[in-house]
Amino acid sequence: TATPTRPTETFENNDQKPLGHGRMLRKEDPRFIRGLGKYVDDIQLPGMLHLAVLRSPMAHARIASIDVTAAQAHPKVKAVITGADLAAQGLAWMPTLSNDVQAVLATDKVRFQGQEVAVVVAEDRYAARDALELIDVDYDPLPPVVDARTALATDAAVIRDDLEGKTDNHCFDWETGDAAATEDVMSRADVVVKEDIVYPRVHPAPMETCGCVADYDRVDGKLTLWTTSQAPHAHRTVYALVSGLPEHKIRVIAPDLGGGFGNKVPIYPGYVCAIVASLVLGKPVKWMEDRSENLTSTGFARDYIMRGEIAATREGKILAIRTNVLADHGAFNGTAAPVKYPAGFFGVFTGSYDLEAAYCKMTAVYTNKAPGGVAYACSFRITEAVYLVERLVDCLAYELKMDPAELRLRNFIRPDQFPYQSKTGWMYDSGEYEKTMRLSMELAGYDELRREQAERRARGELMGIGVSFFTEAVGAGPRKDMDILGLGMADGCELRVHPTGKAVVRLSVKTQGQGHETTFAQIVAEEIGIPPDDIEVVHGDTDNTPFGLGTYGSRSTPVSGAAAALVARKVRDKARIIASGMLEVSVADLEWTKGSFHVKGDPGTAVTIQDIAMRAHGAGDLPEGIEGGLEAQICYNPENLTYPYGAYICVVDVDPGTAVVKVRRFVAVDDCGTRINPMIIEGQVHGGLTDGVGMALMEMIAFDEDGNCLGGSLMDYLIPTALEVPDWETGYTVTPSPHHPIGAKGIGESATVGSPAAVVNAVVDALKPFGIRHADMPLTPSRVWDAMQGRPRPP
Ligand code: MCN
Ligand code: CUN
Repeated sequence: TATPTRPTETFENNDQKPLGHGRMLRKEDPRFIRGLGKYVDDIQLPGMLHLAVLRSPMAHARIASIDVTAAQAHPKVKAVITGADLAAQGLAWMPTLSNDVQAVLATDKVRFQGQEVAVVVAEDRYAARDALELIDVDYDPLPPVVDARTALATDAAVIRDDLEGKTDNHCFDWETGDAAATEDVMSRADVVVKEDIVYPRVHPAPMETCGCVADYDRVDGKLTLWTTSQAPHAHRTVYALVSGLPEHKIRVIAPDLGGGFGNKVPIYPGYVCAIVASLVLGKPVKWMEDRSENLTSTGFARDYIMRGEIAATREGKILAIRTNVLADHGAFNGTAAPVKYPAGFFGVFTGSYDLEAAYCKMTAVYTNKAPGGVAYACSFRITEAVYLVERLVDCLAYELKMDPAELRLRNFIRPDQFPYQSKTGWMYDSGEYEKTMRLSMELAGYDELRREQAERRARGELMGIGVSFFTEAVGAGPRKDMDILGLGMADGCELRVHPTGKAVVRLSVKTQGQGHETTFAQIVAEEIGIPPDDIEVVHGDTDNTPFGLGTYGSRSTPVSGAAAALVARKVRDKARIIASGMLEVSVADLEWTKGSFHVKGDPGTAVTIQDIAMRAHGAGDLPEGIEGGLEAQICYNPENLTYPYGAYICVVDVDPGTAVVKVRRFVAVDDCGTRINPMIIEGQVHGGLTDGVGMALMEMIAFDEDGNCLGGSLMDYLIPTALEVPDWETGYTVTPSPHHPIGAKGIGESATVGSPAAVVNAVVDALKPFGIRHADMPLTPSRVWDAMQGRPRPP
């Protein structure tokens, strides 16, 4: 196999007109902007039935009885399935992606509001919904555990009494770093600043909710599942293991997805029930959530209660960070993280700084809330880690009376320290942090902003400037360290060049809106010289793509992007041998100029990749030992993660009369190494920044003391619109990843990860005249107002 070489160029400026076509428009957009995308709910099959889910109105209750007779009598109902029915087949429980189990349909108890209790399969969607009302469930209420802080109290009701010998709500403990070394540094430091920082529960809320169409064909014994999945291959394997159906008799197709944001990584009970219904009834069965079902029952994000401590010298040299985290995992641990990383990659909470010591201790608990945990462009919990460290650094700046940008500049890992081994064991691959930081300050006009702020403060106006600098670790594996349910985190890629020189590239990852059909064609184009428009990208269909773990954790470019480049190089290596035969020179005498091989010193004697493709498939001799055809397949196992980073500066104005926060400006400078498509990168960044403003100012999935979800509709769960966000100002630097074949790092989550801290830092900065050092998200007008009145923070 080809070995990665250190790239020297970027896609956008390596030539006057790079073959990769830098900013090319997205190939998928003609169908999307004309409403011609094909989503799961567009699938219509002859005789298709519809499934609806009966959900628990209570957060915690024992099921005394379920009476389905009236529902079964409904003229359009074909089947009603309860947990007892599934239990009879051994299917009432399923594994989660974190080696926990989750109820498919409740048998004994309900453990969160919105939990799946029974399903109805009917001739149409309306009848299925109507019949839900006819099911009579008798619940005996139990005391709910809503606040994670009380979950381990001795008198707390035990939620997971299904687990043998379980007598409390403890989920797991986890630690990283060196406790003793950190204590030692902390005890000697001039300054230690401590802060309680909550990252509330939020929800990714993709535009398209989750759903599927399950179609079991009794004739050939094959199950086809069209489904909202970010990881079709991993899902297929789990279905095979759970159902006992042979894996080759399961085809998982993820058609166009209306956003995923991690919400489409877990396997939900609705999918399993649709499969069971199709197996039993021999008919296609569709299940499609509504918005409230999506918000109340599917993979949430965050819900970390963090106590952070940061130690430094009086001059502002950061020495150590320590944190204690209480993680709320809901009723089942449905987090999708590599098995060895129960807290995801939270271990990168040391941020972009060169520290002497760091330590984290985490306790995760069960509560009566929906399961999930890793979603919403989280980079496997790096959002929480970045928010923690970037808030702590600002708290330190506050105590030291230092400028927060200056404090960061003094503490960055220096370029000569890369590859840099962090105090919690991460190997940062490359970075030039100061350069990126200074560029963001220049674009923002940082010094001028501070001057303006001083003038406004003197007039009683509340202007804030927030800085955040983040580093992510994206691109899981390597497979030796990382697996999900035993499946190693690597990805396959297959490339076939057809006789006429057109090509098809098949991916194991699955776009949810990120534009893979464009960018993967660009990667292959750059390597093999076939224009991107002549390269078809096939993905999201297990029957037609090689195995791999899918799209999340911004891993597509770091893992599959590398696979695409290497498979193209493998094909190019074969093309070179064929070209040597065609030109009757030795392989060593050939030179590659994008799209053709020519004889060294004689550019006129050349064959194009299209000529070679025809020869590979055509009549005539091929060089000794070379088979016909022009195709290859590889499986790429990354040697390390990639470490993209960025510097963000946010400017806000807080209305002193109403406490409404207005984001006036936002400057984002990102470094994702080699940039494949700058337009798509900007799109990813714009989307992520909007997410960040949403989380910082308005989004929260809250619960009342009975465990009722208060964020069950978009009337209550506020997501930002164009009105709440400014015109984004973006910039970039390029620091290629040294181990990635084209030097690219991920970008899909960077802005979501980095921006909440910038917004909160800006608001807190605006409130400085009130002596405020920290305030918790979401910074709604009422929370900001309370902070201004000196009222205590909400729990
Ligand atoms: N890209 C590039 N140059 C780079 C890096 C990336 O041009 N150096 C391009 C890629 O080719 C790809 C896009 O940017 O088209 C994102 O690539 P990458 O960072 O590899 O992330 P993934 O493709 O793996 O996408 C996953 C990431 C995650 S985890 C979430 S969550 C999220 C996000 O993407 N969900 C999204 N962005 C989203 N964007 C949309 N529209 N919809 C979602 O659901
Ligand atoms: Cu964590 S959300 Mo994305 O990794 O699918």
